[in-house]
Amino acid sequence: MGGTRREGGRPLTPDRPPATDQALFRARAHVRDAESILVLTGAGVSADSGVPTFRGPGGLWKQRRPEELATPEAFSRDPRLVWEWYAWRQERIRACVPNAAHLALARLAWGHGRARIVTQNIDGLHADAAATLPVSGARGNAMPLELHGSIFRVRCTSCASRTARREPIDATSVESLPTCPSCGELLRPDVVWFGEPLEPAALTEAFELAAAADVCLVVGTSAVVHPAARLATTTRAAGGHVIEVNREETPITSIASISLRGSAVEVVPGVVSERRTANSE
Ligand code: BJW
Ligand code: ZN
Repeated sequence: MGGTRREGGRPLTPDRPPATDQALFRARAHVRDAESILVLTGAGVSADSGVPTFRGPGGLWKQRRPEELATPEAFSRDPRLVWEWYAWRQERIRACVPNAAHLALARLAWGHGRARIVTQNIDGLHADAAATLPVSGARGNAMPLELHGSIFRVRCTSCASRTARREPIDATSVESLPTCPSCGELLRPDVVWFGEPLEPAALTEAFELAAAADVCLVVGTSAVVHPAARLATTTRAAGGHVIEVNREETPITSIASISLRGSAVEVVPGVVSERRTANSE
């Protein structure tokens, strides 16, 4: 009646690993055995590095939701305000470094010829993690596909000019905002806002990877923003496993073979780190 099952007087249940450990072992086995892995990440993977998420605590900036700021309409209405938000975020991100989850994922993609990281994040921390790997390996494979652009690039609102830019932005007045060296028009962050199309080549590659993946490992995304959220559904529909790492339930939880609750730094290294890699053999 709810008591511990016994055999020969020895309690059985205390010897069994807790459900979370079993789930971790299963997840690790899926990753170890997979021929092809797509890692989809969101803001939660960088939360442990100190980058604020969008929809959790600290996601509001000056009482505004991301949906109010991350749109072309918001930028047309008040470019200074939108630039002020990005300048504030740039400053925070500049002080952040890749965490144990970024590093473990970079090593997975470096060592595993067919693992790729597809990120919704614009913070560049996956690329920073890839830069810590030995140059001799397939470091290029550890470079992420950045679906929503980069906070450290700008592009012109008028011509095709697009450049890297790490220097601080002065958003104290409209006059101080950065302008295009080619045509003089206003520059904007090179990111994808709501209602804007994602870069077609990156999107096509991401969906091809998702359809071919044995495992889609989804880390730290609320999975409410499309089309990125459909990558996991694509893997599932093609017969692959979805493994989710998140502090909370998300719309992906219902299609996941395994859901691991916890922070990315606590969980991800244990899921991906123990595989023997092509580059380490
Ligand atoms: C932890 C943790 C820890 C915390 N460890 N976990 C289908 C259905 C409905 C709507 C649409 C649809 N298709 C398209 C749309 C419209 C729209 C959309 O998705 N809207 C929904 C919100 C309703 N999508 C678009 O508009 C997209 N464009 C498009 O579809 O274009 C079509 C088109 C074609 C042709 C011509 C024209 C148009 C574009 C979407 C762009 C999103 N952009 C942003 C801003 C990027 C720049 C910037 O950063 O400023 O991207 S919005 C924001 O959300 C950002 C993020 O990348 C994205 C996702 O957020 P993410 O990463 O999931 O973060 P959070 O905060 O939401 O979640 C964090 C998670 O981590 C939580 O779950 C926590 O629990 C967890 N967590 N700490 C592990 N330590
Ligand atoms: Zn220009």
